[in-house]
This record gives sequence, structure tokens and C-alpha cells, in this order.
Amino acid sequence: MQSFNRRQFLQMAGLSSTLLLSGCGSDLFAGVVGQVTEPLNQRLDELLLNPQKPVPEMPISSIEPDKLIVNTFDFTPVIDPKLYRLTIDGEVNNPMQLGVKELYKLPLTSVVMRHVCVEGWAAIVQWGGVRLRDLIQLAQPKETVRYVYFQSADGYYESWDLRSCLHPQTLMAYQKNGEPLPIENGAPLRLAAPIKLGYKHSKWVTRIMLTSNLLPQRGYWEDRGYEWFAGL
Ligand SMILES: Nc1nc2c(c(=O)[nH]1)N[C@H]1C(S)=C(S)[C@@H](COP(=O)(O)O)O[C@H]1N2
Ligand SMILES: [Mo]
Repeated sequence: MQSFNRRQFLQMAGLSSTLLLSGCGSDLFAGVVGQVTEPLNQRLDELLLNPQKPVPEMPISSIEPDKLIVNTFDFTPVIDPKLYRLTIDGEVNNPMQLGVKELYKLPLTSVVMRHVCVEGWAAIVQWGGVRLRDLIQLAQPKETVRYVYFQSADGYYESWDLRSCLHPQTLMAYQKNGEPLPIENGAPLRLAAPIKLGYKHSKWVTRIMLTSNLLPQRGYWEDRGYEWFAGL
């Protein structure tokens, strides 16, 4: 019987030994590989009980207030915060409508993260708001839920995998760099997460719908050819 050394074995398996030896030690590499290989239908209760590892945070001194470019495909909707309601519905036991006062009462989380737009710019921003996982838990999702849809007041729409929504740093933000969120950046409420490209971060979110299946309309830019998962 032929025997192989480690390098030959890895070559047969189609893997490069340098990749394994140099890459596997780093958390960053593990995070990226985890994102692309993990099944999207991981069980809801498992995801709720075992939150994903947070992405390393950047110091507050690294924020770049002038670098965040307003990027809106059409128009900036005018929303009266007193009349605003966020609807959370779909396959949930406890559908809800929340006003800004109720949202502000939920635990506030701030995360300094890099916003990356596929159009070729990036900016380090501190977003503050409610963890999306807290909102999803309040709505009591059914075991069938695998995807989450976001509707926006300007007609923008997005869909995300449940796992990314339950990430501990995925926020429904109402603050930018420690100040109330400006209207052009999505007030009263926008998505922000260090694990997805900028076009996944819906601004002016009015409805969060939990479902078991992806709809044919997957996202404003996705339906025009952009990649759906859009992980960072
Ligand atoms: N509702 C809505 N959300 C949106 C967009 C949009 O046009 N409408 N543009 C997306 C894109 S491409 C990017 S890069 C970010 C930009 O966020 P900002 O305008 O706060 O910088 O918002 C995303 N969310
Ligand atoms: Mo973007």
C-alpha cells in the first residue's frame, strides 16, 4: 500500500498546505470560511442559544465621519417619527408594531464597523441601536423561519439569511457616530452590520418579515445582478 506525506495528501484532497497552515490559525480566516460554508438553514433555536462570534471591533478614534457617502437609489422619504411604526410579522407567534419610543426602551448596542460599498468606497462608522436578534426574539419566530425580508419607505427591499440577522452585531440603528441618525442615512431606523456589504443595509426600514422561503424578489440590487449573500 502506498503511503503519503501530509503535503501529498493535501494536494490529493485539492487543498494547499500553505493555506491550511498559515490561514487556519487566524480568526479572520475562520470567520470568512464559516460564513460561506455554513448551511443557511441552521436551526433557529441553535442560532438563538449560540450567538456567532463578534467581529473584532475598531476603536472609536478610528471613525471617519466625512467618508460615509450618502447612497440612495431614488429619493429620501420624509417620515414623521411620531407616526412611524416598525412592523414585525410573517411566520411569528407575536407579530408587533413598534414606535420609536418603544424601540428606544430596548437595550442599546453600539458597534464601530467598516461600511463597504461595492461602488468603491468605505468608511468606519459607529452605529447605535437595537440588536436585530432582540427584535426577532420578541416576535417569537416559528421554527420554520430561515429568511428575513426588510421593506423600506423609499421602495427599497432586501432579504437576509436568518443566521446573519441573529449575529450579535447586526443592528437596527437609530444613531450614527453617537448622534441621532440623520434622515439621509435612514432615520428613524436602518440596518447596520459588520458582516455584509453596504447595499444589504436597508435605510428607512418599515417592515421586518420572517419567512421560510426566499421570494422571487430578493433585493433591490440583487434583482439587478448583485450577489445575494454579500458577506464581508
Ligand atoms: N432604503 C434604502 N436603503 C439603502 C439604499 C437605498 O438606496 N435605499 N442604498 C444602499 C447602499 S448601496 C448603501 S452603500 C448604503 C449607504 O448608506 P448611507 O447612505 O447611509 O451612506 O445604504 C444602502 N441602503
Ligand atoms: Mo452601496
